[in-house]
Amino acid sequence: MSAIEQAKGVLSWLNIETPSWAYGNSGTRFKVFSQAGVPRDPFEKIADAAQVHKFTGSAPTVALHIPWDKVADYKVLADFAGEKGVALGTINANTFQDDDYKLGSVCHPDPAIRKKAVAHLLDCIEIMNQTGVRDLKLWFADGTNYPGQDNIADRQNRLADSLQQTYSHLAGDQRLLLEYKFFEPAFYHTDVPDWGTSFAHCLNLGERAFVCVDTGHHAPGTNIEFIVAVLLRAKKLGAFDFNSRFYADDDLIVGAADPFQLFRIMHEVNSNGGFGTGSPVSFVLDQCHNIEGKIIGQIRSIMNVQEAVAKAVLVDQTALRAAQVSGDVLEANSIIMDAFNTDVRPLIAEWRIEQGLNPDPIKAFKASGYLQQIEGERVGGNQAGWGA
Ligand code: LRH
Ligand code: MN
Repeated sequence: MSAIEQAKGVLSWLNIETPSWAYGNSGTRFKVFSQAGVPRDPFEKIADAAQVHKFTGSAPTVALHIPWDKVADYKVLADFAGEKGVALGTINANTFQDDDYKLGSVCHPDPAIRKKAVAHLLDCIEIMNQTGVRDLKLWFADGTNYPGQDNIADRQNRLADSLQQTYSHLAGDQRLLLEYKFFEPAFYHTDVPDWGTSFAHCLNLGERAFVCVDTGHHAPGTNIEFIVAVLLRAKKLGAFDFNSRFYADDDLIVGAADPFQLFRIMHEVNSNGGFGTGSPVSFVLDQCHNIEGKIIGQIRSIMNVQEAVAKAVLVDQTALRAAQVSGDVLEANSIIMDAFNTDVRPLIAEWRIEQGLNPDPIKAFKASGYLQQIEGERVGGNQAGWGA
């Protein structure tokens, strides 16, 4: 099979889940800007996500965040998604927006607060039971702001116990994804700050527990693709939360800040069996479109991931391996750079046409009139947001 056919094969396999919260209003502590036509409820968020799938062919599932996407009947929401041509995806728990969680949730000194937090995680598993969703994603804001505020080891014990209680309720093909983040909102220590801490807890839990790598959650200068290679080798990489950043957890469009880093990450995914049937890795966007169009922002994000993936699959692995084994440093690097510097946009446009899609998804979406339609229809009501 030629490299181009291989790339098209991976593009056809690739599903990039979009996050419901990317379609709502978002911002910073300074300002959350509203936009005309923003969804008012999870149904309208899913309708917008379905547009991204309609024009890219690569976004068939939508991640939910509870309680931001709380509905009376999740089966009804799942059926609605089906009518729109998509499906419900990863269930994201939220133990970071309740006054009770000021000093933490699953790591809180007070067992009653920990009990409340675990109860929420079990409620999320119940939603998975009702909808057939496989993945529960856990990101904890838990941490401290001042040295001495709490005992770090005690908090790890509380975390391990809370995770074990949650893990014991998983069934069927259900998985638990533990996401790490080196700081914010905690500014002294975070209880799950890095891949090593998440990895250790996942190993301790068992085969249903995997690490989630959010590309915006590392200290500047971190070699994220190294982490990806190590976790894939250990068969413990369960998911990505894709976005990009110039400084902190900016949650910008993936590949916007550093397309070369995204390519290097995808090269490690490709080199370690992360693409194709049987891969345990789910690809999810976790972004906020604070000032730009949200649906077009998601379409652009899918296109950036497709470009990085296609370039990675074009790496001449045989020549690369030969150069690596023979210690030909510059030859090995040039093979990587050749792939990165390949303009894959014509290849992807051709693949879209072969899929019955418009080669330019953004132009096609703009021409569809959907934006004008929702701006006209969605008047009144409360626009969705983080509710922070
Ligand atoms: C935390 C995070 C996490 C989500 C939230 C929306 O920064 O990356 O994945 O719960 O963003
Ligand atoms: Mn994330």
